[in-house]
Amino acid sequence: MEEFTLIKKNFFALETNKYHQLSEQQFSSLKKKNITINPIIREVFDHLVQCCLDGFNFTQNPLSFEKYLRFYQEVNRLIPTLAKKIVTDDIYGPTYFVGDTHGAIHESYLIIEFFYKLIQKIPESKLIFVGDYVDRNPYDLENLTLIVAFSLLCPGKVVLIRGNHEDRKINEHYGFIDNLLRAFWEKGEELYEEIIQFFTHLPIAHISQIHSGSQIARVLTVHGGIPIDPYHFMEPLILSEIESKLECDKPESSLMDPLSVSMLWSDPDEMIQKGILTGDHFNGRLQFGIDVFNAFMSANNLDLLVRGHQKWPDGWKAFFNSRLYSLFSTASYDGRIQFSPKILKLEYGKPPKIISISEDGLNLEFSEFQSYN
Ligand SMILES: [Mn+2]
Repeated sequence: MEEFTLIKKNFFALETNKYHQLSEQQFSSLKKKNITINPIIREVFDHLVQCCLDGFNFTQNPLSFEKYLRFYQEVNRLIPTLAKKIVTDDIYGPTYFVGDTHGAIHESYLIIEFFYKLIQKIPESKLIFVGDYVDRNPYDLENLTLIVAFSLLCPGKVVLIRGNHEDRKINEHYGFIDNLLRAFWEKGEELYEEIIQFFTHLPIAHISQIHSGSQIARVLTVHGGIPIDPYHFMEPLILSEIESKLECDKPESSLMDPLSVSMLWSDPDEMIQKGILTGDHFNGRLQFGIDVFNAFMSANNLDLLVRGHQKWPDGWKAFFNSRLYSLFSTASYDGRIQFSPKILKLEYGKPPKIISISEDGLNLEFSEFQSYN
């Protein structure tokens, strides 16, 4: 058993001292500012991985407040250099999308382990998280930290965008701040200030340009929905034109512009034949139907949209003639196992593939790449 653990422990042999996986652009940006990455990122990652290997036991040997604080201070030193509101990536390998994780560190760990194995075989692979890392489950700090650490240890391969739960008001009500206070008493507030600063630097949207030869498929990832101006909803907005106007770098969505709010909060609705629906207390959240969706997609030259934000018993649902995929990637929610979590794989020229987040499901997916060396 010990030997197995040791092998598993060495599993994530990330070469973090070399940072060879940084994209050219990221590397030159860090180099210009004379920034090197502090070993705390690696230390925290290894500690959390070990807790996962010890049966997802985070209480016996928890990371200290000081470690977490230094971790997020380091993250906030690095991230602003790389921050963008909408990120566009050219991708030449299989691309995996993860829906809301909401503290489900068991699922996140399985995905990370799978993806780490995959990039040894296919370094061009990409992993994209659609936001909502915290709230609704007890180990949300651990879940967020594991994902953030992994993304920094594999820069250029893992993308995190912001969800509506990366928000101060929401975290006051749905568990994250309570969990921090329970773990660290009043020092939890100091840690939260570092974390919320990180949230404000997360991109609100990601465009995957998935290549095959001279062909490109363009896939938009947002947490909620498309940006919509409710007073001119039939005039599709162009992402490159609105990017500079987005105020998504605020600590809560009540301080953001309505377009950012609609990208974080809105939902697709198959029942709407024409236009949009807004609630009584409209503040940018709305439901959009197929005509508004199609107009936006063609105006932005997009083939597919991937989002999270809503929970589905099967972990996913397709909308609008399968041009929109809605993912949910946590099994437990508000303390109960309720869902069958899924991720989505996209590859140019192949149909979208839904994969179960379980050891069996991910091993089966990995076996597809056995023939690669
Ligand atoms: Mn959400």
